[in-house]
Amino acid sequence: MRTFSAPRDGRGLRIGIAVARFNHLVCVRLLEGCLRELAERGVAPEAVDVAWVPGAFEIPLAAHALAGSGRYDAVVTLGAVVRGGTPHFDYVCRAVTDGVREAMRDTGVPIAFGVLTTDDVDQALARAGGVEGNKGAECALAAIEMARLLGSVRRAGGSAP
Ligand code: INI
Repeated sequence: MRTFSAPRDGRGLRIGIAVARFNHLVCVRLLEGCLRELAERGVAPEAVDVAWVPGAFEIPLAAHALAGSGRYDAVVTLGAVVRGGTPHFDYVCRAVTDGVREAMRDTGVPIAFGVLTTDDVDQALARAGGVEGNKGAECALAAIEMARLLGSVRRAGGSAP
């Protein structure tokens, strides 16, 4: 049996971030949490690029472009979809979730999913540096861990999932 270890050490990694402007206050806090965690884990500031997009619906295309560029070991997506009184919420949530998964599958590059889907803005803020933590920081860790894991698997000659 082989066990692949994935230390959460960001040194030498390059990370692309796609972040939505919609619900800007929430997304800025997600981005701050993400950048802080990347820096604490040793990712160099010049190894991080940030692509702003209008809303969560546009995240998959930007994530696909970043992941497909060959410049990044992992990509992080950040956004906040807040439920309104219309089915729009469900369509945007489905589109961004499916789209990010497809971008990851198409490119083979890990893409961390940091798009909050909440009933109201307070729930989103709670998860953007509030009482429920910071999803952006969580995604930074996931991106580093997956980049390391795939590196280990590929170096060992196995095929990545
Ligand atoms: N985009 C978001 O990121 N969050 C939302 O809550 C949201 N709502 O509620 O509509 C939202 N809509 C915009 C959408 O993502 C696209 O940017 C827009 O439809 C243009 O394509």
